[in-house]
Amino acid sequence: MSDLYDPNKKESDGPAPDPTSVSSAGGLPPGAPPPTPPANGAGGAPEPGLVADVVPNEEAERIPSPGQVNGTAEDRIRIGLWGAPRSGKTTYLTALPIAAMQYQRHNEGGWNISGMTHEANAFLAQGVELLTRQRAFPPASMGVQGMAWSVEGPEERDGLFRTRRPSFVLEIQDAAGEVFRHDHPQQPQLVGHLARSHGLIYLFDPVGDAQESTESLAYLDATLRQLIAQVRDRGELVNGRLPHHVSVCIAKFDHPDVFRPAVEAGWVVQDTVGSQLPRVPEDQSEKYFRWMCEEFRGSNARLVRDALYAAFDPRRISYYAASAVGFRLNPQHVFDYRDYVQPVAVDGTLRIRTSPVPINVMEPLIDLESRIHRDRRRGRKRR
Ligand SMILES: Nc1nc2c(ncn2[C@@H]2O[C@H](COP(=O)(O)OP(=O)(O)OP(=O)(O)O)[C@@H](O)[C@H]2O)c(=O)[nH]1
Ligand SMILES: [Mg+2]
Repeated sequence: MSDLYDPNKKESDGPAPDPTSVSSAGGLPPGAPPPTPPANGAGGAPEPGLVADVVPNEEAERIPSPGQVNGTAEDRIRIGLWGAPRSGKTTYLTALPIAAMQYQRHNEGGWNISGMTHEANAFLAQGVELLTRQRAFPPASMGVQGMAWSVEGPEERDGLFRTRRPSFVLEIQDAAGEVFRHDHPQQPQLVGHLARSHGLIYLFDPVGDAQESTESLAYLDATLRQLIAQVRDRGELVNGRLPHHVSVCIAKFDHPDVFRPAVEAGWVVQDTVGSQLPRVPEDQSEKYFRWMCEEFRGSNARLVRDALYAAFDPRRISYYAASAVGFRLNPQHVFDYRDYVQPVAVDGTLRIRTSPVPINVMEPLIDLESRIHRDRRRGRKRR
């Protein structure tokens, strides 16, 4: 199995190109200039003078192997990002570097995310600019965009006596939600990527689920079936289930149509220090998801829950009440239940009112990596 996989490339197109490059600058957040060549001129045609200027007997240098560029296979983690159209996948990715920067506010040590390529770095930088300065959301995605980021974390305990510093290359793909539909031409490629992934981040959007065109089940069921078939054919099902670790994010926690009912149903507690942010306690988040599917949404959302439980080992699924943009905070940076709605329409465009404080955006990723790392250390079959 090749680790080099580009979700944009047809399987029959010959060798896959470097997965660390994004498919096109068109997938970058709005306002993004097209990628410029590196300052040293790499990538452009060599200057004629340089070509002739060859030193005799000098040892020729070969192109770097993927291992040199991207770290070893063991350092690399492929994550599939899954969710219906408009469920918030691209906004989640755009908020990740902000969440990484803010992580040390509430935890020991910080995280750093940087791109493995010029384009991947541009995506990160322009995403931060978009959310924090332009205070706008990214545009709807087109097709499938793959990218690779280097992720470095703080030292943490690793077993009883050991410590480790998480450091890995995250390969992630951002697909337009439509691609998860059974009749989309790019769906088979996407399923291939999901099958090769070590972990999945699944965004369940309670707001979009209420609308027929973006109902979650239609974008989960068919892709899940094909994923199971593909993994089964590779002989990699574990006790009849998919072997992936999954982080289920119940998205748009800040949205009043989600937040208010959650508060009224008693799922939410509020911090007493700092920005006094509301949250669903970690040990309640699975029950919150069940409530969201069973009581808040309805019969098709209940099938989403059933499908996830049947396809994956429930011990490998964790749940997060998440928001990419967080709540609007008052001038003292404190949450105010009278006025917490973050996106507002300005001239027909949604704008974010205060600089985002993402909620449960880093956590699903960090937890996935630590579960995958634990499996690898225990010597389970490498996926
Ligand atoms: N309130 C709130 N709205 C959000 C959040 N994240 C995304 N949205 C809204 O959801 C819309 C869609 O977000 P995207 O990130 O583009 O969703 P997507 O899943 O990438 O959509 P496609 O690429 O079209 O499949 C945004 O334009 C916002 O209106 C969030 O954290 N809170
Ligand atoms: Mg998108």
